[in-house]
Amino acid sequence: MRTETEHTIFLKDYTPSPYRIVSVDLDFKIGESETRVRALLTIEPQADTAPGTPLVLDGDGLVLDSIAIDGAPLVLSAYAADETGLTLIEPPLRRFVLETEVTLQPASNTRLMGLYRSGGTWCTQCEAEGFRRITYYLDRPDNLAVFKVRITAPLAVAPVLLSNGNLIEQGSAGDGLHFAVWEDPFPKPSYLFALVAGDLGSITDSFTTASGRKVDLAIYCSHGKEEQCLWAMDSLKRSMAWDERRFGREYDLDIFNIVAVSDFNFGAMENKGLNIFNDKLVFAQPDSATDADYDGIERVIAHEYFHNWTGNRITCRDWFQLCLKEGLTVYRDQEFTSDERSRPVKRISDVVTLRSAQFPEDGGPLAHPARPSQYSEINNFYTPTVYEKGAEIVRMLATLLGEAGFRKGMDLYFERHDGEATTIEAFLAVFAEANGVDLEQFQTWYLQAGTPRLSVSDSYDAAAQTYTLKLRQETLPTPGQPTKAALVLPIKFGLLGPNGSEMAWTGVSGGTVRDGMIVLDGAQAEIVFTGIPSKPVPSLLRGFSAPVTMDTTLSQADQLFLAQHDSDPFNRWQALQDVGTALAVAAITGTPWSDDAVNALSQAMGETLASESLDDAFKALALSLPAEAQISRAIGKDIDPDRVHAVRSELLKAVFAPLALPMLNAYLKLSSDAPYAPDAASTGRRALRNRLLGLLVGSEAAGATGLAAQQYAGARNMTDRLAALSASAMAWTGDAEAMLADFHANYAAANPLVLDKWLAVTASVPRDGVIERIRAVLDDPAFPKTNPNRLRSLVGSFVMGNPTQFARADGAGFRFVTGIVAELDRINPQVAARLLTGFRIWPMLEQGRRDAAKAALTGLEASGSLSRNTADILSRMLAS
Ligand code: B3K
Ligand code: ZN
Repeated sequence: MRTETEHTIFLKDYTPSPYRIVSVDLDFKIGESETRVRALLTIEPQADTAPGTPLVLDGDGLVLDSIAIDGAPLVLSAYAADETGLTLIEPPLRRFVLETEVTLQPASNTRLMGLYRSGGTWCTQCEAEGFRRITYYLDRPDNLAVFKVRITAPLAVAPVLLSNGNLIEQGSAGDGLHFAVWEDPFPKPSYLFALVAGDLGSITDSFTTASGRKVDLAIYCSHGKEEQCLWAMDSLKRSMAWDERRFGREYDLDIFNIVAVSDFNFGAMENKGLNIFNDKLVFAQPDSATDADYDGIERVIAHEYFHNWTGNRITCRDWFQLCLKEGLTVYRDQEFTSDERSRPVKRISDVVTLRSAQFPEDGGPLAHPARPSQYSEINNFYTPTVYEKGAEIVRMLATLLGEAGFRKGMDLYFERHDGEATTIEAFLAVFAEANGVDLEQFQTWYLQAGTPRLSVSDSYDAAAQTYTLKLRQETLPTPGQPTKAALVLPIKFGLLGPNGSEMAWTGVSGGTVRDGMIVLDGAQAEIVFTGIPSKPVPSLLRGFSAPVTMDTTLSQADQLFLAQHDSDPFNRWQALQDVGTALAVAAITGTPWSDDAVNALSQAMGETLASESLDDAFKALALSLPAEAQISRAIGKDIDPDRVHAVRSELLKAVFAPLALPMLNAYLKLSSDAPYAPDAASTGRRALRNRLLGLLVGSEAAGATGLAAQQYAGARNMTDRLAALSASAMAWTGDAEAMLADFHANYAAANPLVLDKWLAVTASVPRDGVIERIRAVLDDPAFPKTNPNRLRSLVGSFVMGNPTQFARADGAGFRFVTGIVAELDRINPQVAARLLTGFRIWPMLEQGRRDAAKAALTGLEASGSLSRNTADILSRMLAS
């Protein structure tokens, strides 16, 4: 395998740069075919820099047009420029100004890093290392500089010119050109630089901060989409108010701009004062966006906004610290949604995401610590581990310290590190100091990969009236980490008495029990509760207080008791999931379920549906069986996805067919003529109704397919229409084919974001023939292979959401995907590498499929030159 360059960067090698860039003056001359960039960098040596120390600036594919220091052109022997950068052999040992000029071709930049064009608009993406594709620079997050940016462009094609900070000047530049000058007073790393130039529409609004400062807000988009930005604007204002209320953080500039673009490698980017968004996370209107889309927009608008304090004002010293900003900011956006909507429903959804995205990563060939100690391609580390597990670690910290203690730590973090590029160690240190605690062992959460397994067993001594919980934790080896240390696990819990109420105890020994939690910090503990009058049912890991896999010895009856009585809604949901998982796993591994066991689960589901006290959104989550991937993970090895699919489908029928009538009645009762609204109650109502439709279709209830067709045809919003389409397509009802065709013609053809939904459903159908369908879409010359949204909807949905077809026994799914990855790698390495991560399940499959996956991966390896992104994923995938 040939890669662009073989290189590994190690955390232990971190050293500050011998020079620093303190201010940046950029001049962009944007033309139709090329853009000229002139950079004036004011540079200083560090106090201890020795004379003759070269200055190495990063550059990626740049061609140097001219170079000067303090206005004097450099002789050829004074510097060296190549594909990876520019070296000044012996720069002055005093403050000086380096001037460089380069020419860029944004229109042919299909990697979508640096300056590129999306639908005619010029825009940038710099995180992690895109700024070096714009100009030569110290493109590392610990160099903070103030930026002034002048943009000149043709007025006709780019009337809107934006960059970070405040607009200080604008006007005509003659010859049909105009210019704007932006200045950002806050020193920032280069990854937060942004520029946008284009012909855009906008909506505007304002927000007055708690201290009375007025901030002008604007969202820019392609003309005609302005109305669709209102929900994003609403979400932004609520985010700004929340960060003031909850963390005492105000916005700091007078302007906050957001721009929506159609070609974007991921969700959005938190550039200072100028967030750039994938348009799917901005545009919302009821007939094209679903409730999930509204939710995603609210969440990501909040996330990027919250980065202003956690990420921008306090940034990362180096990219190993990525989860310093990402884990913390995900935690903050999760808390925002919890406060705005339903906390338990949010927690359950987040845990579902964690288990479906992060646990497989943590238990497979791509496992890495939340703070890795080495990487070869940093863009491959924007992972569920850094984001979602990173957020879980912050959540545990908040659980261990309590809300007030956590806030004290956050306040100190802002006070002490504002304006700095810092580390995980510094982050933990403020919490330790503010609370007078030792977080040495806690830090292991950041350093150690793998999901701990928590095993619990219990016993009751009636004579002594004691109840004993035995807890044991173990983390299996992960690539590069053969041995594991014990972690600090906050295990929130309660003991339920016979009538379902909480039992108190008179004494406890054998471990740390405080504030409603057990804190397990050794490999094992045996905790004895005294004064317990009868054997309790333990409710453990309430609210999923630690990101672990828990094995319990609870009987099905105890689980169902929890499902009915636990005061913790998360564990009520979890108990139903556990019962479903246990039945499916037993059946797959050779122990068919008994009628009694299934009937008991069915009855519990019926009671959940009928409950007057549970809300609709919770019921929608509870009335479900664990996903196929979740069942496979519980089995752990030699997986046959066809068998998992078949058994789960059978179990679904067995559990929900007896509930057909109550489900139908509830479905009918939930129908509503009210106009679409994205509030929590309306969303919950639709979620439950659509869940019931899915269950009715999936359990083959009489008339269910017709009901789906009826809902599809009569739907008054995209949420209901897509739910009906998806239920029909997944079960491949007699109407599915015609419905897909109708959806394509009447909804998808005119709106790329709706087309994505059609692509995703098409690629997720668990039936033979899906590969041919995807191939046909890809082979259509009109299909834009440069657009990440289209590719992720089509190929990503297949890889991540269609286990029976992706992991086909004949290997056709694997070969299909490696073929696509090889092709896309030449267009956009980040997208290609991300698709390849879907192979992470391969070591868990049964032998035949394992061999087929390995053959496809080896074939990719032999296929020729791969980008560093794809080569890195591939080599780790094959090392397992
Ligand atoms: N910080 C960006 C992600 C950048 C990804 C670079 N490969 C968005 C976010 O997490 O908020
Ligand atoms: Zn982020």
